[in-house]
Amino acid sequence: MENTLRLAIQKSGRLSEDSLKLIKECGISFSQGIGKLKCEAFNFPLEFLFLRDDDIPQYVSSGIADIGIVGENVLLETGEEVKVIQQLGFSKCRLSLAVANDFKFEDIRSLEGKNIATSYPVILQKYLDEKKIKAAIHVISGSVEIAPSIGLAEAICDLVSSGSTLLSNGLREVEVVLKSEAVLIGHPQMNDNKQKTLSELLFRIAAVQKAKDNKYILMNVPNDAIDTISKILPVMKSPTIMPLTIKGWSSLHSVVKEDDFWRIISELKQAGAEGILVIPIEKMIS
Ligand code: PRT
Ligand code: ZN
Repeated sequence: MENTLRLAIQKSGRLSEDSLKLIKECGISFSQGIGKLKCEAFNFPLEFLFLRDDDIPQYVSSGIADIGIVGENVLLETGEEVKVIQQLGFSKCRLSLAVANDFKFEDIRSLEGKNIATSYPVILQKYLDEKKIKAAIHVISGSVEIAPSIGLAEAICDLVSSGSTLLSNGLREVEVVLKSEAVLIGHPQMNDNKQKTLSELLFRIAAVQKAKDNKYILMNVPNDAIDTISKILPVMKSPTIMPLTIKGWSSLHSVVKEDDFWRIISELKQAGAEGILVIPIEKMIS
């Protein structure tokens, strides 16, 4: 079909679960089937290609896939020409330089003339060039964190999320080279029909993401505190007020940003709000 979009996602790994979850939250259903490399959605013009994450940028830049979900780290390393359509907010990590705990590191110049092991030679070389540091880059594809202990390199440049891998290998993070998260990428040219499908998909993704950032909040308030409490709430529009059967009290409903919630909760209580309930929102359309 002319309007069917081909989406490349990681077959199995750290990006897979969240990528599929996002698609499902967009109301798109499909049956992946064990070991299958391709499948079609039942209720949306979308076809899936399940690939290794390293191959996703190339599939999208060549147009075999129209869109893909991949980590920014992989995208920048491959250097493929694709459009970054949207940050997706999951698989957050950083590509960092780390050294052995007993290595004397003052600043990046401490790595001049040293050996650095990494699976990200392109990003690392660019970073070192910017900092005007000359170091020998040793490319290894896995278990980069053991390089210092086996004498292969004084430093490593690898992905870090919790930091526990570095810690358990006696390493310490010294510089963040890149912050990364999953992004939706797209082929630079798409026909109008595919573009329409993409717009619909992006509309759904925005509704899912906005809902995650916001919470529905309900509380009982004395009528004479409605004005004060309404002013505390950073709402899109004015809150909904409904009378309670107890005289002089109302139920106030609104939407608050998750980030704002903990900041305003004590203000709400102080202003007389009681029985505060906070409920997740499934979709939010503005
Ligand atoms: O088989 P395929 O090639 O598809 O997968 P892969 O093994 O190359 O990648 P995968 O599934 O491990 O990671 C996919 C993407 O997830 C990466 O490209 C990143 O964008 C993102 N991501 C997020 C991470 C991490 N967090 C992460 N912590 N990728 C890898 N790690 C590794 C890191 O390399 C190190 O070994 O986890 C370890 C560090 O984790 P902490 O928590 O101990 O700091
Ligand atoms: Zn990979």
